[in-house]
Amino acid sequence: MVQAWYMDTDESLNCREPCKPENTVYVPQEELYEKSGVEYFPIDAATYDTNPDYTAIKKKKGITYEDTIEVSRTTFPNYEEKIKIFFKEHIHADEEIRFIEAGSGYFDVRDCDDKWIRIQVVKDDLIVLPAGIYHRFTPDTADYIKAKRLFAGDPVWTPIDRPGADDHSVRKDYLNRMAAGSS
Ligand code: KMT
Ligand code: NI
Repeated sequence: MVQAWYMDTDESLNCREPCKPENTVYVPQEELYEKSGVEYFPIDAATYDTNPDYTAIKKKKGITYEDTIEVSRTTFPNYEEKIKIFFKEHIHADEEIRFIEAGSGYFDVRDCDDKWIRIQVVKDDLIVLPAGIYHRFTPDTADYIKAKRLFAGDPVWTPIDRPGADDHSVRKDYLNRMAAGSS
């Protein structure tokens, strides 16, 4: 996590650009956690498999599955359509855990006041989006990111789009955890 900030609310901006407003308000890691429940861990991508922190995170999260996703114009023939899908606001029934091995991009998450916080991810970032959080992803203008996808159990990547997801029990559970101050 190089930086996180409150995004410009002008929807006509190019989402692949940083979308920082004139007086950008940055969000430090602890505040990001308090306002969204998003967790972040720095892990050296060159040595992750022998890093005890990485092993401990996997154990705590019950990770039994991992694969690698490489988002680029060459690896995704239908690149433009695919990145539009990633950028649709959605939730999942499970945590979305990504460990960035190379490249960069933006995860946008709604904070507890429904405002977009943009999280810039780069190599060596491990990020955990809680189940039920509204979010979206976009590559930046460099058009390249390679990440590990970690999952507890058989992977389910299904997005549940807004507004339908508002009534989903996973969404309600997330809001209850946030209200109780324990994501
Ligand atoms: C997702 O689910 O949005 C992705 O896997 C995006 C690419 S990983 C940074
Ligand atoms: Ni998602």
